[in-house]
Amino acid sequence: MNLIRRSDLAIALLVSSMALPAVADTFTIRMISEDPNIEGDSTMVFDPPLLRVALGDTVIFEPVQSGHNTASKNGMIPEGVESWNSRIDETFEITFSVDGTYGYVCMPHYLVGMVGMILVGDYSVNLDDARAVRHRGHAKKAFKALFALVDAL
Ligand SMILES: [Cu+2]
Repeated sequence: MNLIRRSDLAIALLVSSMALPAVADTFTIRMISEDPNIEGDSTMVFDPPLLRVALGDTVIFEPVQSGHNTASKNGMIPEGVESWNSRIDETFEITFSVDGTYGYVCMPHYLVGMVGMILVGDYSVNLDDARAVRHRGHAKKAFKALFALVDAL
């Protein structure tokens, strides 16, 4: 009995040490027109609107309802990183290989405040630059709320 337990432990340790170096997670951000299960403002939202991930992690934008896309916002992604602009209703995937703050919008619903932010690793790199970007309509209020959440981390 003792022997079996020991070998089980040995295998468990081996597996966990092998898995450790290359762990990368995948997260999903839902693109929503309306979801009564979300607390507060549930109309035209990314869910979750603020996401913190590690370098090497992948984010999948999932169009739960139609009419949405995801596009990086000019000035709100780290320098040298390629911008993105997905097709409407497309499931879109990004793997992050550069630390920083990533602000993005839904092009059709930017003015009603459908925006979001992803923090990758040491997100402070371009946080001030991202915060300095000016916005129109309800995007202004929405980004302000997101930066308040970031400041509270
Ligand atoms: Cu939208």
